[in-house]
Amino acid sequence: KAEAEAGEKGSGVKLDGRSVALDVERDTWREQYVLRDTTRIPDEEGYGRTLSTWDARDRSVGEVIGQWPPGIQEFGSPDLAFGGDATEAGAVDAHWGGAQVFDYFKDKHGRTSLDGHGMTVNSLVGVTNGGQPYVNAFWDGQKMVYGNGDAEYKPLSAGLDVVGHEMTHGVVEHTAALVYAGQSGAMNEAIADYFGNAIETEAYQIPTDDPDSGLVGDRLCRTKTPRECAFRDLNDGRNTAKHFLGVGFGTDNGGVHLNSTIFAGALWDAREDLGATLTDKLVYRALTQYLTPLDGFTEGRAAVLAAAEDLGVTAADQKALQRAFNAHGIVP
Ligand code: ASN
Ligand code: ZN
Repeated sequence: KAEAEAGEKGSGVKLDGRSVALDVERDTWREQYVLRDTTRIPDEEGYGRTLSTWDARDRSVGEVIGQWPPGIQEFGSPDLAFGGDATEAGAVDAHWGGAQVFDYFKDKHGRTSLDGHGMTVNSLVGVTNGGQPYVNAFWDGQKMVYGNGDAEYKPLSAGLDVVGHEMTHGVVEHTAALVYAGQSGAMNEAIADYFGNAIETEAYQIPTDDPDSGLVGDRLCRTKTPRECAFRDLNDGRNTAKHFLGVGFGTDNGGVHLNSTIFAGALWDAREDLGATLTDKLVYRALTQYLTPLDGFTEGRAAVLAAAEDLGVTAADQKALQRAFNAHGIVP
């Protein structure tokens, strides 16, 4: 009988020093092992490559955004143990993190990849800003791109919340397709932060009520404390609708990252009150069944409450949900 491509079990060292298992393959042409995972989708479905992590060191953001840079290859290693360069570039973290996020959506929500149909998850690591440090990461509509970091920030894939955030943008694009501007854009950001942090707290078993659980990018810090260098905090109580920043569309697409914690803060409070499992289901159902591209925070609240009704949550939980939105100034 024909031998199915089963993949190889490799290992890697993350930027935090932890060793993790990695699904890799032997590339016989290059005579190397490469960060290519073909194990996560059954063969019968006709998909091979589930996740590939690409060496884009020294490529500039302008060369990779919205296009496939010529000549890049999947990150390689002479043996099954990925360390050294693969660690330093954030390739191990991106490949491991990508698999964590893939498994989260598959296991918790029955979703196969970002599009729900097994699309390959491609991650480019080591990207620079014209040869300079690049402290950002993004979903470009087709793939994840991770910057190389700088003196304070590790390569951005070192944050599982960041990996979860960018991959969730892919899920949002294939579901509610929230327009990336103004309130719908802030909600797109909020949902990316919500799932990014949810996935990180699950993977590292951080208690829901941990005061640092809402920090975004907290694992990237090299010298500062997590709270000092994190990009955002979903538990920031000042982020209510009355703090909504109406800014021009030229500024952060109308403040998508400035206003996101208003909505994400409500979701994160709900997660503390209703528990992780239920709240994740509600947010996922709201995203996939109710939200539409131009929705704002009020519609977002209604979507989560409708999902709660569908799933038959208790009256007490309904009340707790309403309280969470009210506390952030998101009222019907
Ligand atoms: N890290 C940012 C994000 O994913 C990049 C951006 O502004 N699109 O939201
Ligand atoms: Zn984002």
